[in-house]
Formats: sequence, structure tokens, C-alpha cells
Amino acid sequence: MTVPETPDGPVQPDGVRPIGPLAALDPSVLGDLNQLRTDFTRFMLQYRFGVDEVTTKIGILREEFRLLHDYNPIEHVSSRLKSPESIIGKVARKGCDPSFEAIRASITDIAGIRVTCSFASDVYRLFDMLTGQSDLTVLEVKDYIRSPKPNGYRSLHALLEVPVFLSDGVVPVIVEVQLRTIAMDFWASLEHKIFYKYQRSVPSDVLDGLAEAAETAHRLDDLMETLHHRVHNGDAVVDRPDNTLVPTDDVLERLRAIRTQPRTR
Ligand code: 0O2
Repeated sequence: MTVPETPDGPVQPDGVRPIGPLAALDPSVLGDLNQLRTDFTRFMLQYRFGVDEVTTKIGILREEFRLLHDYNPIEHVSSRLKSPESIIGKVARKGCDPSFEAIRASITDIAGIRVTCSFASDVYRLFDMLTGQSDLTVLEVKDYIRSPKPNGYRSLHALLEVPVFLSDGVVPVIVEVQLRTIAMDFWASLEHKIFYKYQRSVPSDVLDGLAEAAETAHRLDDLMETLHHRVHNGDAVVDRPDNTLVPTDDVLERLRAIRTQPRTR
């Protein structure tokens, strides 16, 4: 790719002009840049911790369900942080103020978590359990399951604010959580690849095919959930118990015996 030249030097595609080799800079500018690097790293770390907090919450719900309710509503959890480079690209595109406070307020997808559930009812169940937690604030919800996008995209999106406790205080961090079923996820990842392959101008017959595939995926979700309820009557697949947590029958028998023994001093 050719980088356009201007009288002041090359400009990146997003309009940001690089400052050149750091070693050639005036020491005071270099000092400023070092401070900026520290501040930017601190900013990114807060998002990493925000993702860790919410991922832990999701992991706890998953384990609790698996061990106590013999049911696992979550198939897969993944997370990603936007890179510093793409954050700056978005700042330049949106024309937002480049202070960290302004970036924090206007770019809400720096931290993202995607949760793939077995069925649509699990998506809502998990969403309710998560957003019901008192330390999470729900800033925004976009329900593309009840109201799919025109292209057929389905998912439940929530912007959650989680407090991150650092050595010098608490920082509220925004984390975008996307919840969807396996079928919705399959469709979205294929659509994403197609979208980028055609550089956003997808031919209309491919768009029609995608819309039809989205409906098929939706029908599959409904059918699988109906079958699931019929076969398991609401409670589902039991994973192998984890013997470090779930006591065996022998342990329970021994505990019962100890409890019924007369106590001697
Ligand atoms: P990536 O690479 O997954 O991060 P905004 O993020 O505010 O600029 P918008 O549209 O207001 O954009 O937010 P919205 O609707 O909550 O969607 C944000 C994210 O949802 C996208 O992030 C995608 O991950 C996903 N998404 C939304 N619509 C579609 C769609 O039609 N197809 C697919 N495959 N994914 C979608 P990014 O940053 O676009 O992508």
C-alpha cells in the first residue's frame, strides 16, 4: 500500500501522521511520549482487567450451573481487546477528542466478550443472571435476536460497566458482551468473512443467500430447542462430576455417620 506524502511527511490511511523515529526526537518530546506510552498501557490494562472481571463472572455462572444444576448453558466464551492501533484508527475516523477520558466514553467496544450458548433461552437466562449482579451496570442493550438486523444478524449485545479495583482507586470499565447461539455464531462468522472478502460490497445474490441462511439457522435453533426439551424435559446433559468438588457417595456416607455418632468430649 502506498502511503500518501505531504509537505510534513507521510500520512497513515486513517489520517494520523506518525512522528518518526523516537531516538531522533528532542528529549522533552521523548519524555512526553514515554509518559503517553505509560498512560496508554495503563488505559489498556484497565480494559484487560475489565474483561477478566466479566469473564470470571461468566465462568462462575457456568461452573455453578454445571455442578449444581447438572446443566451447562454455555458452549464457548471468547474475548478480545481492540489493539491500541485500531483504537487510534477509530478515534481518527469518529473525530472524537483524543483524551483517554473521551476515548473511554465514546469507544465502547475496546473490551469485548462473546458468549456462545446452546439455545436462545440460555442466552436470555445468562443475560438475566449476569445483568442482575449488583456490581454491574447495564449501559445499553441491543436485542438483535428479537429484532434481527436487515441482513439477518442475530445476537444479544449488552454494554456493561464493571468496577475495576486498582492500587490507586476504582475505575469503571465498559465491556461489550455479545451473547448468541451456536447457529447464530456460525452465521455471523461466515457473514463477517464474506463481508471482508468483498470489501463490504457484497453482491446482491450473496446477500439474499445470507438472509436465507439466517432464517434457516433461526429455524434450526427453534427445532433443536424443541427437541432438547422433549428429550431432557428441561434439564440437560450431565457432565462427568468433578470429584474435587462433588463428594462421592462414600464421602457422604461417612459424613452422615459422623453426624449421627454421639459426641464425646
Ligand atoms: P468486530 O471485528 O467483531 O469487533 P459500533 O461498534 O458502535 O461502531 P454498532 O453497529 O453501533 O457499531 O454496534 P453493534 O450493532 O452493537 O455491533 C457491534 C459488533 O457486533 C460488531 O463489531 C460485530 O462484532 C457485531 N455485529 C454487528 N452487526 C453485525 C453483522 O451484521 N454481521 C456480523 N458478522 N457481526 C455483526 P465490529 O467492530 O463491526 O466487528
